[in-house]
Amino acid sequence: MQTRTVIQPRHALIAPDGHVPSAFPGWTGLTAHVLISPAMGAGFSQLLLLFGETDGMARFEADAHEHLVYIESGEVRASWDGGSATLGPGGFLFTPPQAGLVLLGAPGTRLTVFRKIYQALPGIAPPTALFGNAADVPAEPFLGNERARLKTLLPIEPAFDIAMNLFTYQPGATLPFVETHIMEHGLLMLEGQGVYRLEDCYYPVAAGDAIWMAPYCPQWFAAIGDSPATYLYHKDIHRLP
Ligand code: UGY
Ligand code: MN
Repeated sequence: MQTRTVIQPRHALIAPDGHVPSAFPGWTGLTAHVLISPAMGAGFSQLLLLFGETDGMARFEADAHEHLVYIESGEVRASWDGGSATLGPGGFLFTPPQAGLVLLGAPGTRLTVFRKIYQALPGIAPPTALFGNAADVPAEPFLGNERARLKTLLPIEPAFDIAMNLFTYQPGATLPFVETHIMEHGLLMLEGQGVYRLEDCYYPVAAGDAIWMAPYCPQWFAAIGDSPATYLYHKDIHRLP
């Protein structure tokens, strides 16, 4: 038997062929895959939630974690201490620490949650919850390349210690150089295919694959095939080591 999944000390590629769900108390009507977590050495967790044939519910306690949610398909009613929102495909949500989060998903909903302990900045209050839709966010050329475009979903403000972006490459477009940086990434391929370089390894990747890049993991991507490749990813920002 074979799998495309690779777990290394400083990076991981998690292909759908190896997914095994986790069960969490109080969660109903959904399948939860913890694709990336501190158990593999990451500084965050990345969960894929697949809602089934009935309405389902996932809940996160009000604690030190902030949460980022991105809806691939379906519909979610999200509520947290102080607010609520209904999110459809392309919808995204940030909730700050101590807010808690309940996700009520319609049948067939598919979404990703990034979950990380918020790093406070002395003298600056954590951001308040924020939501929107990727369709309303401009896709900016990446370092001048019109064929590789980035949507920055969250405000780039000091109170945020996290960013969530969508990166779309036309076939043949690439990251312009092999990045090596302190920021950590969790990534989900949303559409298309390509080749991801992680450290010294080159992996074929396609929609549905998740990737963990530890701090300083050299990384590069090239889109291949007949259609654009898009990935969702998060990174930690704005905090001194
Ligand atoms: O924001 C980033 O660091 C991004 N360019 N990295 C990546 O796509 N692997
Ligand atoms: Mn990067």
